[in-house]
Amino acid sequence: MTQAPTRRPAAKQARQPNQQPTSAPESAPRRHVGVLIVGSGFAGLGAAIRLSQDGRDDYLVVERGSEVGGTWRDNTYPGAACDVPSHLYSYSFELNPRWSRSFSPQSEIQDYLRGVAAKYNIGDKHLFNTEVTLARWDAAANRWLVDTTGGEFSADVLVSAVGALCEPALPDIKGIESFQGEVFHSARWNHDADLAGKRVAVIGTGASAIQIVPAIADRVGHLDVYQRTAPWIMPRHDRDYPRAERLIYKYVPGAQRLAREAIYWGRESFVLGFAFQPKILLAAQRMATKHIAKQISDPQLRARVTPDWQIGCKRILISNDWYPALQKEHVDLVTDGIAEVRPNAIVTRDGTVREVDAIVVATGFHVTDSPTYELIHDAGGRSLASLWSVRGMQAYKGATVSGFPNMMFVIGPNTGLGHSSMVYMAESHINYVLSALDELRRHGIATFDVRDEALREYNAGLQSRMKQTIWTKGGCASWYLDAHGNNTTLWPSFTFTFRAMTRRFDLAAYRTTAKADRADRPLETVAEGVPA
Ligand code: N01
Repeated sequence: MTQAPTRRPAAKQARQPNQQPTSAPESAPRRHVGVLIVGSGFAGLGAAIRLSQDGRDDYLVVERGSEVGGTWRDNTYPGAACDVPSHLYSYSFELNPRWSRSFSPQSEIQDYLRGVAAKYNIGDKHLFNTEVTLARWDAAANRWLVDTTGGEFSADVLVSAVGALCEPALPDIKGIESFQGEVFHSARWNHDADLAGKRVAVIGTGASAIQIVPAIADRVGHLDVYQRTAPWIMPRHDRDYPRAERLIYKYVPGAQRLAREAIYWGRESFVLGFAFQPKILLAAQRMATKHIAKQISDPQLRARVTPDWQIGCKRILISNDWYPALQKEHVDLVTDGIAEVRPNAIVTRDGTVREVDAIVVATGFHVTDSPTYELIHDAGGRSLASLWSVRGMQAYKGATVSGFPNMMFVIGPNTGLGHSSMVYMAESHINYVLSALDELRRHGIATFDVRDEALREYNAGLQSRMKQTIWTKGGCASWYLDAHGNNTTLWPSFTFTFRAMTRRFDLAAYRTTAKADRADRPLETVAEGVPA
């Protein structure tokens, strides 16, 4: 049976205990909140906690899934684990001394997020199983009107925390819809599908596939791995944290923070190669080449798994069991492109027909063309998707877009990383959101809209820096680049510069209007941030 892998109707998600009802009566009036957060992954959950800590209770989180966790809730595929050490891949305000190993498995990260949500007691601030269907700016009322599957809302400020890796991308392969066996995306793993003894195909060799293949190889009858582009893979230096070490993290003041700092600065040093001097990465490429040589003896297979682009151009993957899995007797690496899918087989361009019972599509996500951007409309009804289809994804400091007042992203365009923790970037953006809310309150501001010239200048600087990065110069095609060839996804510098840049909301970059009760004040005075 074919399973639709892209979007799940929110209403079909299982309800968790203590969750709020998800559908409002047809006639229910629009509920107003100060801040509406969309999404409760690391970014949205973190924003919610910080708002609560700040004493701002006038907010609500709408989340299409049945619980917190975002991508860590959705990616339950076998072998799913983080490739950034958990001491760093966690909130700065909630270190976890109980991590079992350096690169935590998905279930442990999801448990951590559940635990954090419970500890900060913000469950009643969430509406789960609630999917946004439209968000439009009402210029007359100075607020966002947000329609969801769980009722209609209005908000002074809209915070989009949906993340970049939330909408699975399906491969556009002829005939795939006619396949009669199980077919599902890595991020929508069908746990009811029994793969034991079956002939299985995995399409893709990215970060997800290289975790899935070794995890299922011994379970299936036969495995075909379809590689379009070989990835660079480094050894995975993973280890268990013994009990004694965990006790040190728990009881010795500063020990875990020190470990976190060491990981942070070690990772930050990669930026020199990624963003400033790509030649530095050649040393890493030599290590990855040695990794291939050490794990594969067959020269032909070595050649087929060796990328023809420079390391770092796409995400550097880490695995100790990927190459061994490819060499198992019943596993075939297929590098001839896929021509079509038939009801029971995959046919490659050389005409070979390989029969399969199930297909796993590990083909990544809609990042630069996320359907979520179609749901956000400016006052004139123009969607963010339509604006960005012309000029590419752009947001001032990754957070705000001209023409979409009072809306902020937490980890928006050009905030992604290839080397370190996205939680750090999310926390930086949360600082920016909180600082913005402070400024609005302090100056009696009703609306803020980033000045077009500020956004243009910011983006021009960013794209100019992008020219010298490995992502531009490394000779690969990747999801980092949009249809215009611009890198609109990654942050091209150190993360501490991003942290510094987002520490304070820079009112001068915004056009603002005053609240009605402050309307006697000249707007530009407000805009320049002169204290009242
Ligand atoms: O997706 P990907 P992913 N026919 O886009 C191939 C994060 N992540 O889910 O390289 C055949 O990287 C495509 O081929 P090519 C992390 O940020 C983190 O694996 O485009 N093949 C590629 O091999 C990561 O970057 C962790 O030529 C097709 C693969 O599918 C991001 O998620 C773990 C195809 C897609 O790779 C996405 O990773 C997992 C087609 N039509 C993921 N279309 C951590 O550990 C695409 N491909 C934190």
